[in-house]
Amino acid sequence: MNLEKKVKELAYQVGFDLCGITTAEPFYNLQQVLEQRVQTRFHSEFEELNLPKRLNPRLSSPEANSIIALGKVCPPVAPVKLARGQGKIARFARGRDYHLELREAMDRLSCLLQNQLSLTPLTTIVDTGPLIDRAVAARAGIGWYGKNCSIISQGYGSWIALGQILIKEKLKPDKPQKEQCGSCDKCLQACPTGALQGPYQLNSNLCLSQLTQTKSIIPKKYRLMLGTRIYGCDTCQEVCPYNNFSGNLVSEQEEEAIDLISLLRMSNSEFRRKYKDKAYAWRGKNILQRNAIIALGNLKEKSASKDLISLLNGPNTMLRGYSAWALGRIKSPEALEALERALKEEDDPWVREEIEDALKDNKQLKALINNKR
Ligand code: B12
Ligand code: SF4
Ligand code: SF4
Repeated sequence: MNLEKKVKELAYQVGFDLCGITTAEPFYNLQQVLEQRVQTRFHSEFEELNLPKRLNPRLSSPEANSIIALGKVCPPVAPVKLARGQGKIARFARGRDYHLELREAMDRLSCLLQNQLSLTPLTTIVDTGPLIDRAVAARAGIGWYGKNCSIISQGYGSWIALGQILIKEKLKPDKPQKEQCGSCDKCLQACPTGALQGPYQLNSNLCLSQLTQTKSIIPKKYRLMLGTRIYGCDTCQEVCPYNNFSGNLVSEQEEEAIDLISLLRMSNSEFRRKYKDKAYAWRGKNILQRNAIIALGNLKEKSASKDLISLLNGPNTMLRGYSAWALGRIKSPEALEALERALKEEDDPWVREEIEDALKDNKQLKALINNKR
């Protein structure tokens, strides 16, 4: 067995589903793509903006000569069937945090590469490193770029998390795979916000995945499009024919969904205890609670009125503002009364605006209540 094959055998042994090899040569062919993204402001607030570092692996690891690209299927892959009052977690974030899973597996693999093959692992990276994980994976041939921007692999589709180990030795690189989208454009058609503005072109600011994670104010139009998403968005992957596979991939883990009202009631310590090993915990409790408020507003969930009113009267400015919006959609008499009361007390200009908008939208209903008195 040649060295490259042995590397892959070890990768599968520690639990990776995909493994490919590429050189540590810079990705200069992407320079223009990255510059253009910054110019058009399509780039994400979560991207490393030091472009030379993104393009050249040797700026992070000067001795590197090869990159071992790795892919792991994100469990559970069974689709979530949501009950009323539940919010949706995208597949990449279900189960145990993929950052922890991949890091641990890469550490085990690094030990084996060193001890059994006398190779020299230098750095292990998953998600938060400067390199473009998808570009590494594509060049190492573990999948190809779909028009939805995701890396699609033969057999596992795009339900894969990506990582990489930079090593000192020169290994024989794999060949990239050919793109296989053909004339399909299902993902472009399905994207709810139009964030996919063309094949391989994502305006991150419009992407619902980014909106579930951002700390910026979410415009009202996009709040509606978020539906019951609490973390991430899977739409452009769910419609992809390459993800429509069956077989032995259905996880035995329970399907994962978030009970929206319980999330609103959660204390900080409860949150830490319950979600400490979840990928979606990294943004913190407030952001997930904000998303739960939006989901409850979209569901027009009357049974959440009491909890939303207590947030409207609470100390957190962000949660007060979104609760006002959600109560305005729920439109129950108690919601409107609470909004009116809150307007008299509220000092924050943004929250005031949210309350006024919520009441404005409900002018007719307000008049109806006043007439009944
Ligand atoms: C910032 C970020 C985001 C941002 C921006 C996403 C984006 N598309 O750029 C937001 C928050 C929106 C996001 C969302 C998601 N993300 Co994200 N994200 C990242 C992160 C940290 C950086 C991505 C990046 O560098 N983008 C910059 C652009 C330039 O890179 P690119 O998308 O690869 O763009 C390439 C194409 O446009 C291509 N290209 C341009 N023109 C052409 C033309 C042709 C013909 C071809 C073939 C290619 C091509 O060249 C570009 C450069 O390679 C990476 C981790 C990492 N460090 O790499 C994870 C990562 C990309 N995310 C990941 C995941 C799972 C997601 C979500 C699916 C999560 C979810 N369910 O909500 C969504 C998918 C949204 C989407 N359609 O892309 C996985 C991808 C796994 C996979 N199978 O591809 C990664 C790799 C994390 C990981 N380590 O597993 N993410
Ligand atoms: S993740 Fe959702 S919003 Fe983002 S590009 Fe895909 S379908 Fe569009
Ligand atoms: S939905 Fe169609 S166009 Fe989009 S990534 Fe999948 S195969 Fe490609």
